[in-house]
Amino acid sequence: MVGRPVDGKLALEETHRFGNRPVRVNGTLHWDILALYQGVLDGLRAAGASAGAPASVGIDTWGVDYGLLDADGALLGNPVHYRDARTEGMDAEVDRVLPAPELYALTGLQRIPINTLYQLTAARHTRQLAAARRLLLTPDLLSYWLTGLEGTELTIASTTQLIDPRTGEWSQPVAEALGIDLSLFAPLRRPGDPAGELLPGVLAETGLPGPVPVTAVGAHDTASAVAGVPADGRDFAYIATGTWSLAGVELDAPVLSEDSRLANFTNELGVDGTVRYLRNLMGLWLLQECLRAWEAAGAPHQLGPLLERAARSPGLRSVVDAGDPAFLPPGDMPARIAEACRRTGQPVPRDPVETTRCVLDSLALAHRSAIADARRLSGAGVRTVHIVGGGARNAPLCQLTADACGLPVVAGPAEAAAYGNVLVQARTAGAVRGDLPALRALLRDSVDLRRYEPAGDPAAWDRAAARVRPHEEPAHGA
Ligand code: LFR
Repeated sequence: MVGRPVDGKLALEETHRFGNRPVRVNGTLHWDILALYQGVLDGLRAAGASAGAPASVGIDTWGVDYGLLDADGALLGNPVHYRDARTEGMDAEVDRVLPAPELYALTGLQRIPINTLYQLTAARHTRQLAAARRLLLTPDLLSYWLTGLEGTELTIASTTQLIDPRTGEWSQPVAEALGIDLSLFAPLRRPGDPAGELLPGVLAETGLPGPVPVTAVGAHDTASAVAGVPADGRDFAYIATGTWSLAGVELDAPVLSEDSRLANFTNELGVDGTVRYLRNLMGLWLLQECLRAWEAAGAPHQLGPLLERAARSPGLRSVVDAGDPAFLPPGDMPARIAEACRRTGQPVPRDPVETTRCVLDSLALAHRSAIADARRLSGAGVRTVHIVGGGARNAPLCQLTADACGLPVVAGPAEAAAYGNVLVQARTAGAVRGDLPALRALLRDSVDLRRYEPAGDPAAWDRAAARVRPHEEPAHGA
């Protein structure tokens, strides 16, 4: 994505897009990291061809995953995907040395099996980890290949469960208790910090004339997406929707209370010292996996028509718990949804339209409880819900979320992460000025937004909420 100032606004252009296909090798699910890096190089080449040499480059990716480097800086094996089964049971291992209440008080992170801490616990006896001299989280690994410089960007570091959100520094007590060597991590840097320049080899490969500076951004995609929420004022909640739904509020300080732990809220770090207080929900992954399953069964469906028909079909017939880690691994999603409906004594969806309706209602319901809990636990005021990310294009989901929350929803931009990423770079490069509210004001002037007013019967959502497992207990086997 290329961002450019045009008539005092920020224009964003998509110059290249590439797939991200995980690969299962000998039973382990991996990221195809070299294919992703090749996609980055192709993207830089396309960006240069369209807009000339960029004033800055910044990278954000999903959280928690990492590559290990040996003493020569070579990658030790393909990074493992957070949806791989290796983290099963690791929460219990961690509990044994660091009880969940203590771990939460130190890190404020949601108990969810994907966290880097659980991945490192799963890997603790491997020779690969023993041979490693450096651990680079995904955006930092890509950045290292582009610049030759190692760093750990703070927002992505905050997804490891090894950062103390009060100080923004590594948590020594957690690392010590779990035997994790913090010298594996490169020094921390913050969104907006300079992060080197594209290497001569990268310039040659991409045809860009140097020098091209690289800037640390909110390297966690959700941090960039929250920076890219076009909110006016502070009384808002956000839902960053895509593969995941990340639903919560922006705070100045973490909430580390026992109630917050029991409600399974996370305190990840955001741009400009903010805290992203949110709950991870399974998001549109539920639907993506259904579409994959139907296609594999020889009965493919197009998303558009399916959503239209689902929007017209009867609502709140059955709902599932969109926070349930049972939906985390890849596999037959329609069957898992049917099983969850059966288990909770609700009608089992009979066809793809009913299954899609069940997913939409379930997500709206999960958005509703996440935002209600975020308000209750943090005291934040919420007058508007912003939906950003791919789900902002999903009109039925936006309307149902407005209905379920009983609040107006403002949808867009779908590319919030790219906007948040580019705004932070633009500020470092001196092209824009100001704090987060000022960056958001510029964003509001630059994008088209769609507003959904709440409708329907709020009590129907209360009754539906009672049918799924309530979120009071930590979702992952506590
Ligand atoms: C969204 C996201 C979430 C994170 C999950 C796994 O893309 O980054 O914030 O919890 O992916 O990394």
